[in-house]
Amino acid sequence: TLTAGEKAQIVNLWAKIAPQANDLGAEALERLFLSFPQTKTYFSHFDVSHGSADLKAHGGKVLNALGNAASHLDDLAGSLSSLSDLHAYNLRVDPGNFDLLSHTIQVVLASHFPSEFTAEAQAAWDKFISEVSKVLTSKYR
Ligand code: ZNH
Repeated sequence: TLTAGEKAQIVNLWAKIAPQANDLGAEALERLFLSFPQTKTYFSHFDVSHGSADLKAHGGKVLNALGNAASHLDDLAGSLSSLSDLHAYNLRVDPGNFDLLSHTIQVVLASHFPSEFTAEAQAAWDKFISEVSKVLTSKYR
């Protein structure tokens, strides 16, 4: 579980991310697909070229889901329940991919928010995305 200090790190940085969620999310996906090409297999129906509308729309959905989670830090399991069903029963994304996406999101945050993304903020965000990922992969069997 997240400490009060970690929760503050998440809520504070989310406020900076929110206005640029589509662009930052698109960059996280672009980095995911370039560094870990096997992750593209889930997105064969997407235009994954730099700056594409698909990348922006999906990147925005992913980051806004994190933003929504950031406002329900005391009930991540409940607030992410339907997204958890989707990933476990419909999408069947290999759970190992969640760590890869977490990594590329953190690279994006580090490069866009160099002064805000301190070591402490990174540790909090790493833990937060890991908790979200745990919920999204909790219904696999
Ligand atoms: Zn996911 C979808 C979120 C991870 C793959 N996703 C999705 C969505 C969201 C999300 C919000 C939308 C839904 C609806 O529409 O309803 N994810 C998310 C998050 C995360 C994730 C938050 C973490 C953190 N995913 C992931 C991974 C992968 C994925 C790792 C792989 C690689 N997803 C996916 C897919 C989809 C999704 C494939 C579908 C897309 C379309 O549109 O088609």
